[in-house]
Amino acid sequence: MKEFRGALIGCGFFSINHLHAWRDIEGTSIVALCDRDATRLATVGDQFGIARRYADAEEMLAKEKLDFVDIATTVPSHRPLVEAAARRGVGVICQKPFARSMHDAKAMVTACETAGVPLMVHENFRWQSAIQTLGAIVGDGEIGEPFWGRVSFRSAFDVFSRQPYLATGERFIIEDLGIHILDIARFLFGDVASATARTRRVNPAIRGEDVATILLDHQSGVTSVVDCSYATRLAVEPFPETLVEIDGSAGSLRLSQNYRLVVTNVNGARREDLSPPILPWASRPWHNIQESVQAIQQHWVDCLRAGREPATSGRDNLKTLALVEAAYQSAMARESVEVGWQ
Ligand code: NAD
Ligand code: 89V
Repeated sequence: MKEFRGALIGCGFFSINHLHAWRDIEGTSIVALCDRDATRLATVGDQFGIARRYADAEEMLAKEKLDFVDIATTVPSHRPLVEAAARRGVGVICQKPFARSMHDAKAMVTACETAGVPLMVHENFRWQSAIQTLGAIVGDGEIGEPFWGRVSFRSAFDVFSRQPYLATGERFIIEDLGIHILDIARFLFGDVASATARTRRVNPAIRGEDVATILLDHQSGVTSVVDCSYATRLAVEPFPETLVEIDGSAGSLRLSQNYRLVVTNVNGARREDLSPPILPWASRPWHNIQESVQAIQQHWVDCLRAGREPATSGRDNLKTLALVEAAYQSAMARESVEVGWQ
């Protein structure tokens, strides 16, 4: 079995999850690390015992023999790093949000296609096991043909202490978190024709919007509501659970807090606990996200081995990014917006 050689770029907060997951994935090694911050590079290199370290990604790409890079930097660096890897013929995983604009996203997809290298966006929320189970229930027809859905993420968790950049951007919840929830809506109900959105900023200490409500018209005929908030204080803090409701022609499903699933159809109501496993390196409340990191990285390796395009490829992600753009446009214009990604 071929052993894939990867390198990770960006040794910040979230990269620790990537590196733990890579350690447990067979047939892959992270052979080098890159960060322009020397302290982070040293700390993470020591923690994971990775000796080959670079401050500059171009230098690393020139000196290392790699099958792929795993880019875990924030969005401003994504395009130059993806294009640098493509120029060297190296496959790319890039964290979300893939790009700030459709223009940059398309340029990265084209660069990788032209170079003939695979490109996956680390859009991991749909890879949570509970969400995959919902996809399978819908696909198996247990509730018939879906006609309505709600995908919801409401919380008052302090995300700013670990990710301070989230408080300073002009855009916040749709670009950072809503992007995952919109991707789940696409995963469950298919691509979207038009979107109508309303946003608000409730927390005066941040710059962007922290509440968004988005109505989606899916090409399948499903109407869905995607709603996100970081301004919602609840009796039991649900972070980072995504709650889902789906009504179908033959039944319904509800995924409620604490991963409780109820599927109802002509046979009655079936209840299931969809709590994710807590991986040996994981910690609450992040364990469902950590599990999805492991799942998406395993998917990347499976696709590399089989020569298949990942489900969350760069090309696929254009459709999720187009939803983000449409939501911001709609909120600004206060009208419904056609969703275009071609
Ligand atoms: P961070 O700021 O903690 O870490 C980013 C690191 O990248 C920093 O150490 C920085 O020095 C380094 N860096 C930036 N540009 C670089 C370059 N050109 N070359 C080398 N190093 C460079 O950020 P974070 O919180 O770890 O987030 C990273 C990305 O992960 C963001 O895009 C964020 O949206 C995403 N994220 C995803 C999830 C998820 O569930 N998918 C969760 C958290 C964060
Ligand atoms: O996905 C993200 O980048 C994170 C979190 C999961 C907390 O929303 O901001």
